[in-house]
Amino acid sequence: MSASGPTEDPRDDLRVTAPKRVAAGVPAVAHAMEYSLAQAGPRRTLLTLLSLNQAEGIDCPGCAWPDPQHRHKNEYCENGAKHVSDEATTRRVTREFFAAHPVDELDRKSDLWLNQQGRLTEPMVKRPGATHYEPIGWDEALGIVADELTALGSPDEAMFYTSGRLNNEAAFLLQLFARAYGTNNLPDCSNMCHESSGSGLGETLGIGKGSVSLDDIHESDLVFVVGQNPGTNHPRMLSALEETKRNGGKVIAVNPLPEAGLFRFKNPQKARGVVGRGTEIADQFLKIRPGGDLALFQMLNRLLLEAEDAAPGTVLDHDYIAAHTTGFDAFAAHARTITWEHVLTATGLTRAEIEQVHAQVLASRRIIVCWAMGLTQHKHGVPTIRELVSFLLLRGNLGRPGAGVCPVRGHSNVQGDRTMGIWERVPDRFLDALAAEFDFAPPRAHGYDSVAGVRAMRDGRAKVFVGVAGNFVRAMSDSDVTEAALRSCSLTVQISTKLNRSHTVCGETALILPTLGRSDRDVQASGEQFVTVEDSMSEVHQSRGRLAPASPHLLSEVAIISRLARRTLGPGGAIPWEDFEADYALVRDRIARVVPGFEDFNERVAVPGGFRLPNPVNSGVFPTPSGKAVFVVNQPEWIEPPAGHLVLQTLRSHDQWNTIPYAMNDRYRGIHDARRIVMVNPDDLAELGLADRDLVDLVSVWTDGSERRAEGFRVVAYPAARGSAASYYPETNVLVPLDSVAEISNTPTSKGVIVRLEPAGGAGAAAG
Ligand SMILES: Nc1nc2c(c(=O)[nH]1)N[C@H]1C(S)=C(S)[C@@H](COP(=O)(O)OP(=O)(O)OC[C@H]3O[C@@H](n4cnc5c(=O)[nH]c(N)nc54)[C@H](O)[C@@H]3O)O[C@H]1N2
Ligand SMILES: Nc1nc2c(c(=O)[nH]1)N[C@H]1C(S)=C(S)[C@@H](COP(=O)(O)OP(=O)(O)OC[C@H]3O[C@@H](n4cnc5c(=O)[nH]c(N)nc54)[C@H](O)[C@@H]3O)O[C@H]1N2
Ligand code: SF4
Ligand SMILES: [Mo]
Repeated sequence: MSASGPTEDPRDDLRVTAPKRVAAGVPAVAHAMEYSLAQAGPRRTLLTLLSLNQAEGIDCPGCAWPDPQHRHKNEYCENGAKHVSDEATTRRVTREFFAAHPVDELDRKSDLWLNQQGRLTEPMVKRPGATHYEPIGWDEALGIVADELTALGSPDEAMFYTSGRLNNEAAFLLQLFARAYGTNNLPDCSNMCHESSGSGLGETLGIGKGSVSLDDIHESDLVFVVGQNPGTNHPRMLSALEETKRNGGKVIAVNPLPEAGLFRFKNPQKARGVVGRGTEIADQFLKIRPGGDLALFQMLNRLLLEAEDAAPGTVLDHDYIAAHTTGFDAFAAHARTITWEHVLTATGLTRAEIEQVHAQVLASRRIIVCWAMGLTQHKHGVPTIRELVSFLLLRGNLGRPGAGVCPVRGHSNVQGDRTMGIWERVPDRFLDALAAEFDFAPPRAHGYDSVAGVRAMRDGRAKVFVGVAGNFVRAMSDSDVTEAALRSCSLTVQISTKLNRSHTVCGETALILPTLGRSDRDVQASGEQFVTVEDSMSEVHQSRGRLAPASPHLLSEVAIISRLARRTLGPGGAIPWEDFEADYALVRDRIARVVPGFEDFNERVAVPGGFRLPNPVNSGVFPTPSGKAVFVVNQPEWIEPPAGHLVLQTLRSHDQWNTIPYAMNDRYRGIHDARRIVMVNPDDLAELGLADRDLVDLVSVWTDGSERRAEGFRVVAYPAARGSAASYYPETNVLVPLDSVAEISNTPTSKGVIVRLEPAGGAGAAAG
């Protein structure tokens, strides 16, 4: 049996309807309600939805898009509602459930089935050689982890993975614990997500965060939406873009797929969205080849330089460039060498299309570039981001209203977790502050990121894996290698709300530690607690759960981490773990002293809506070594598949949340009741001798000549860019080699996998 993922995928009943051009509107509300009521029932649905994204309510765990200052009564979208209801579900996974299902049976179940079983209710252990998980008390469970950690030859044989679901308080304590224990091995989902943004922005601007606010989006003359599917993944971004349009701004979308929300949006919060035709979003849509964005921005930059030549003093912002940047001359000399021939091949666009964009750029004073995984998960993701920064710098589009960089984050607190020190390469100044505050010597050597962590487990250099708030085995690339790596551990620990495949891929001993979710009320010794998060635009605010916890045996993440730290590090010591567990305000007091920008944290976060962390770029301060923004020369790079091959991107359906499908549909793309599908342009299909609905295997070819295979995918003729293919993650993670990573950021290249499509069970199948 192949190790690559569950073997009992739900039945393939593929039905295809026309892709949608309009996002949201009344159907979105109906779909959200249907899912919420089925999961959580009317009472819990009402309690969660009414408080979702309200100033004193639950921060939506759906994505990191910020909340507007003036909130509606219904300040959430279809997918946010589905996401919080999935957590608020009334279904429960009990000890009887684990007694009835051996681990190897659970291991064959689909991701969808595992999630549908409901909330975890008590700690469970799979002991060495056992076939089942069995109940275990909290004390004994944490004792097992502490004993394993203290018995390791070196703290660097342990790693602590997190996703951006973790709140600030728990994140701060987790990194503090890991470092007090002795390791910087803090891989996180960022490594697979926006790491390229952090790398590219850090190098050019000195800070790896976005610079814009919601008001900037509203006021911009031109917003680029590049490599992003907001209709599904950041739905309320469409309300912001609607505002841009109503204020006379333009939107240009760049994507290999004609995604629904990019064209038209019916705002379900507004009467005009319910009865009208909705708002047109993109004024221009560029159906780009995967990986062509670097070439696109390089040509836009060349055109700006040439426009300046033609009308000196009218195009570039010379004052800005002189005052705030370095590297312009070398950059400009290189930009002039970019050729149309290269750019048209790399992008698949026409010269007229690119010249039309250029004209719009010239007509726009204030420009914002937004992006997500379509840029970051490519081999040359970091150069692409550096190039779009240069594009903005040329006309001084940073640090003034309506202009700037906007990497649109995924997990609701992924940005906050980094701010709190969840980073395997955290700067020394952070470690210095930690050392001073808690009187210990944190380790200085960089830790493992996600890819390095898998290599370390695979090679026997890491033996204990602790995962908090994610599903590492399904999120990571090269599923077979990742699974074998985890199975080789002496201990795997998952701190989770719901069952997922990381619980069925076990080390010699495996623990499931169930925890409160965002929507659950959190009461500790000092009373009811709230937690804090930071969104994609650096707004820090409270989140307060409302529901009765899914089980009386759940502990909060803060409590689990504090107790584990106490058990592992022993009593005494300068870190008051017990106090932290009793009163999260005491954690925030320490954050205020360690993390810049969090001064008077408790007072400032008590204000409804919280506060915004300053981005120095907006005051003309660039924390780079030179103190200036940097123009970087990027060599042209693009993806050129060999004949007969396509560039496969692995993405999200409308009805999934990261590794967890909520349903078998992808509503906006018109795909129903199937996930093992691959979308390909009909002209490519004709060239490959394939037809719509053919059953194929996806075979990825890697530079060392090795191949990886994902079997049994149904072809769907789809208006995708020529030469590209698209299929869902995590089913296709098996195709991405562990060593296939982005330069500098080490992010798996989930959007640039070279594949061929072989008739399923055909001649090639035996060779695999
Ligand atoms: N409902 C829902 N919301 C989510 C999530 C979810 O799973 N479900 N996940 C959250 C997380 S963690 C994240 S990181 C974000 C992800 O948000 P997105 O980045 O929007 O997510 P993907 O589904 O990976 O979609 C990538 C988009 O980039 C396009 N693309 C692919 N390759 C290229 C390319 O080379 N160039 C260009 N220009 N475009 C390209 C794809 O066609 C697709 O539209 O969403 C967050 N929000
Ligand atoms: N091929 C491919 N691979 C990818 C991507 C891609 O586009 N293509 N995208 C990458 C990206 S952008 C990301 S962010 C990663 C996502 O990777 P992860 O963040 O690791 O995965 P999730 O699916 O978000 O994790 C879901 C699990 O989190 C747990 N959980 C949910 N809420 C809570 C909570 O409040 N507390 C705790 N303790 N647990 C909770 C539940 O048990 C649930 O099963 O995947 C990456 N992998
Ligand atoms: S846009 Fe994101 S944060 Fe806002 S309600 Fe939707 S899923 Fe939640
Ligand atoms: Mo992400």
